[in-house]
Formats: sequence, C-alpha cells, structure tokens
Amino acid sequence: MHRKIIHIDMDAFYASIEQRDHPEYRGKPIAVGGSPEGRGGVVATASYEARKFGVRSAMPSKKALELCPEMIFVWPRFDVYKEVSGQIREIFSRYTDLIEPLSLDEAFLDVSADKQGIGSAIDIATAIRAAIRAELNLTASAGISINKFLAKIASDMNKPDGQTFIGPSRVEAFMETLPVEKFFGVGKVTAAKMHALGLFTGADLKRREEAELIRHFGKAGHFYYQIARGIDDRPVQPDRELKSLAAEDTFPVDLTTLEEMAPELERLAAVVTDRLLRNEMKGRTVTVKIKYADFKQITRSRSLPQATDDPTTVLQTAVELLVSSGLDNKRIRLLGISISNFTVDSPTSANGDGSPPDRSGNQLDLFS
Ligand code: DCP
Ligand code: MG
Repeated sequence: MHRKIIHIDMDAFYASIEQRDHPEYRGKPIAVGGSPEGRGGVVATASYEARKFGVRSAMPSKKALELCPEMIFVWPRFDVYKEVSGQIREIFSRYTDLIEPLSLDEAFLDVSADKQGIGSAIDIATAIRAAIRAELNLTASAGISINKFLAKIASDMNKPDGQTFIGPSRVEAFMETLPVEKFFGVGKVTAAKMHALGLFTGADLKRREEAELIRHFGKAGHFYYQIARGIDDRPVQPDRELKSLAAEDTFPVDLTTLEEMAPELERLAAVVTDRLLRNEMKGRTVTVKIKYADFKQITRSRSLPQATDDPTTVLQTAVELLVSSGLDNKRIRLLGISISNFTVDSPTSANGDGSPPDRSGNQLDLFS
C-alpha cells in the first residue's frame, strides 16, 4: 500500500495577502519587502503580475524597480502572515492529523487515513484548496503523490492555483526524466559534479551502482540511489522541533586564505540570519563547520551572552571561530554556519500558533 502525501504551498503568499487586503493593489505588480531606497532592501516575494517582469524573491529592491518601474513596494506585515498561516493550518487539520509545516505558507500532509472519508487524495487536495479560497480568499497549489519528495516537486508544476498528481504508476517514468538539479539537496556544486560524471537525469542515476554513488557523494549517495527509484520513506512528522538552522557550501576550488574565506562566511551568515528573521527567531550559539581537502571535518562553537539574528554578530563570531581553528597550511573545501539554542520572540513558538518554524532550507535535515 502506498502512502498518500499532499504538499500544499500558497501562491505568492505575502503578496497575495496584501492584494487581498488592499483592493488598490489587485492586478498590479507589487513587491513585499524592503524599499529600493532603504539600505539592503530586498524583495521577500512579488505578485505574479510583477514576476512577468522577472522580479523574484531575494532580489534587491533596486533591481526590481529597474525591471519594473511601476512596481508598488509594500512593507511586510508578519503578524498578518502568521495569522493566515494559523488559519490554513486549521483547515488542514480538518482533513488530517499528520501535518508537517515547512514554513508559514507550506506544509506536508499525510492523508492516508482519510479522516473525512473523502475517498481520494486528489479530492482531498481539491477540497482543501477550495476551503482556503472560500474562507480566506487566497489560492494555494498542491502536489499529490506517494512520498514527500514527489509531492513537493508536484506542487510546483501547476502554480498558481493548480494541482498535480503523480500516481504510483507514473513515478518511475517521472523520476527517469527529472533533471538532477531538481533533486532535493543538490546545489550548484553537486550538480556540476554530477554532470562531470555524466549524471543529468534520474535515469542516469539509476544506471549506477549504489556503492559508486556513495563513493562519490557519501551518505547522500544512498538517498540519490533510492530517490532515482522513486523511494522516499521519510515520514510526515507533525511535531518535529527545529534544533538548529544551518547553511553550508562546498567550494569548486579549495580555499586557503582568510581573504578568500571571509566573503563566503559573510554570505553564509546572511543566509542563516535571513532564515532566523523570517521565523522571528534568535539563537545564542554559533557553530562553524570546516571540512578540509582531505575530508576531515571539525566544528567549533561559541555561545553568545545574548541570542542574536544579526548578520554582523554572526559573521564576526564565525570569523573568530575559523581563525582560532588554525588556518596555517590548511586547504578548506567546505564551510558552514549554524545557529542553535533558540529563543523565540513570541511566547508560544516561532509561528505564534504552536507550530514548528521554517526548516525548508535546513539541508542538514535530509541526511541526518
Ligand atoms: N520569502 C521570503 N524570502 C525569500 C523567499 C520567500 O521572505 N527569499 C517569504 C515570502 C513568500 C513566502 O516566504 O511569500 C513563501 O515563499 P514561497 O517560496 O512559497 O513563495 P511565494 O509563496 O511568495 O510564491 P509561490 O507562488 O512561488 O509559492
Ligand atoms: Mg508559496
């Protein structure tokens, strides 16, 4: 028996809420986030009208304005987004007790038990999206399949306001044509390495022995071997708690000097603190992970007197930890920063509704 997994993702989440609440923004290109004049202003998300101009999440607002001169910039209202997030979760809970939120606007649902006796996962997804539209005046997209990996990919295939079903009989053919870039956990460096090995699609991966994939990719090799066959047994975990947020990067060429490493740490610090900010979390412990050219790996941690979400503080701590690890004659192939020991702004949890916070970008989750 296959499981029935749904991945739901709201369409242009922050922007759709702003358009719903401000009729004058409807049908217009809007960007939620920092203004183009403000220092460090970036777009959190853009309405679909704005995306036609090429505007994307995380783009500097200045660039967004260049691409789309009539853009309306809207200051985010996180309290409202959290409230809506709680409302969509309440809708999910009518259809299943197994809900794993990934961020404010995204969750996995295991609907195998079919709480309402609706009959099919496709119909359950349709009902959930209809309820979101009717009650909240917002649209969501859904992916329906036999596991998390496929459901997540499917929810993106018919966006906005659509859903895609990848049934058991289609799984094998679907995985064979899927480009390796779409595989969870495959970043730019891994993709380049796969291409160099002649691995471009799921079919290419499937032709290799598991031992070979593990030799090239370590523990991840096992995951790639399984997923190329459409196998992903990770359960939908309703109350897994987030212990740390991490970002790391493997470099195409080993780094040897602090001058080369500092900009990388700066970028990693920006990524993790951005995630903290998005979840309204702060952490007290900064950990630096260092992997050397010979694959030996160390971590160095320091706890700060106060929890922080400040990129400069995180960067400074990370640089100090890196320097104190000793850089003489070292060749470094990977650097990572993680933040742990969280305090949460709101009294209950990061999302203000008792639900766990965003871990969508937490790559460490996958292979641990
Ligand atoms: N977000 C952010 N910064 C990013 C990416 C996203 O602040 N770099 C926020 C704003 C989004 C929300 O998270 O509205 C959800 O992210 P999604 O990636 O699901 O993007 P959207 O829901 O906005 O659009 P889509 O229709 O593509 O899902
Ligand atoms: Mg979304």
